[in-house]
Amino acid sequence: MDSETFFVDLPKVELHAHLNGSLSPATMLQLKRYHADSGLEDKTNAFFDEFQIGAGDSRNLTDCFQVFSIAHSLTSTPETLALATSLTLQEFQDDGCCYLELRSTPRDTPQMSKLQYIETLVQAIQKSSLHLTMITRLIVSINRRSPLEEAEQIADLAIEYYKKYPDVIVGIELSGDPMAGVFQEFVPALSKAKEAGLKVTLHCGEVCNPEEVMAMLKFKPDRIGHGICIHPKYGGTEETWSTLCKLKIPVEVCLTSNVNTKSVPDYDSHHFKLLYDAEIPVIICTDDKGVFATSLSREYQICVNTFSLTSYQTARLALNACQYVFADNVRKTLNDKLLNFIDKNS
Ligand code: 6MZ
Repeated sequence: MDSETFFVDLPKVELHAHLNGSLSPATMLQLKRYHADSGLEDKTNAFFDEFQIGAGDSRNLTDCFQVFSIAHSLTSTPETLALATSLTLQEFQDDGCCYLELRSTPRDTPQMSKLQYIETLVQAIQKSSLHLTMITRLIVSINRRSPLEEAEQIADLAIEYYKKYPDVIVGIELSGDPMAGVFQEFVPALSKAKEAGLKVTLHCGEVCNPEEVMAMLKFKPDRIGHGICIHPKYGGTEETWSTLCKLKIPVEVCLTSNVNTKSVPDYDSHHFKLLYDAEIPVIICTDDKGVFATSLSREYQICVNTFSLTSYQTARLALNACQYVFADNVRKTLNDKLLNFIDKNS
């Protein structure tokens, strides 16, 4: 089996995928058609081509936060949000994903409230589960730009929906432009969700801010996203690195996202290897497969090519990821699936 096929066939676990960053060109085209057919206003014409930040693009992490509004203009009604969700889930499954934790930020639009936003996502996930073999769960996102009342409102909605649909909602997360907002101010909202039973993941160390990284690690999230500026070599401190090594909090690693946003200079100097060698659990993820023109199987392939891992070692990464999924009731099923694949293919 060639390695491209191997990584598509490998049953993979995706734990860091933002819905509106994951829209592929094909999905965006379908959403545009839906807008045209339903007579909905389409404000995306001028910006459609600007959505992708591929290899060599001159834009950086700060610029990247501008492009999400393009996707948002295509997912502002319950119908288009549901369509975007179902098409995106299908794409993850087609790429060999067996478990997906999709994340998205509930927002009010002229056609939908935050409550309707979450309700629509839950319904779309449940509907898709009738024909997909991939298991999907939802993580509710809070944007760091949100005023605190909004963050509290989202945490309350996440808790309400977690109680109503414990088989769909599994966690809460903090994301958005890392230069905006102050982590400590979101702690009450995140703690409330944590106490209610939701798992927590935080975008941590996407930019250099050792004080914030320390505060985040001390909060003991169940996972962190990116984890770039934690080692002293990458703008962290001895203390941030030793704390991560001690706590061994699993890191959702997004190779292409970090390279394309210039958060790291290139694949070779990505902090993946440091985390891997320090035996900190790493989970290969896509972040925004639409924006960064990638796929989960491609990220695995890049990992093998860059860090000289064997296919077996890489398959073990997917196997280990099963331990860190937020839906603990499916861990064994996923683990058995991965073991079975590894047995047959090694
Ligand atoms: C931080 C990110 C992100 O929630 O509307 N998002 N936050 N760092 C990143 N690295 C590149 N990529 C995406 O999806 C889009 C939202 O996800 C967050 C941003 O808040 C963005 O607006 P949803 O589905």
